Amino acid sequence: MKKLSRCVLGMVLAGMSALALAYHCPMDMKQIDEALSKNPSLSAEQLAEVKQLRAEGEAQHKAGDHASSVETLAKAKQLLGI
Ligand SMILES: [Cu+2]
Repeated sequence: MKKLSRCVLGMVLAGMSALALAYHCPMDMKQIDEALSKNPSLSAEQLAEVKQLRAEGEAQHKAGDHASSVETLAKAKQLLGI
């Protein structure tokens, strides 16, 4: 029983990591949009940077460059503290 559940868990994790990258960007963008809609306490400069990174990440995602997109969006999330 224990063995089986570990096997199922392994399969779930393997499936998730394969899908994670392609789904990661829209998830990150959503989180960034949500954070932005809550009036984050950032300077105008930081806010502009977040928006720029958000746009850049979306462009990279649309171009199929999900790895770069996740990286770019991570920087925006870091600025937002999420
Ligand atoms: Cu993507």
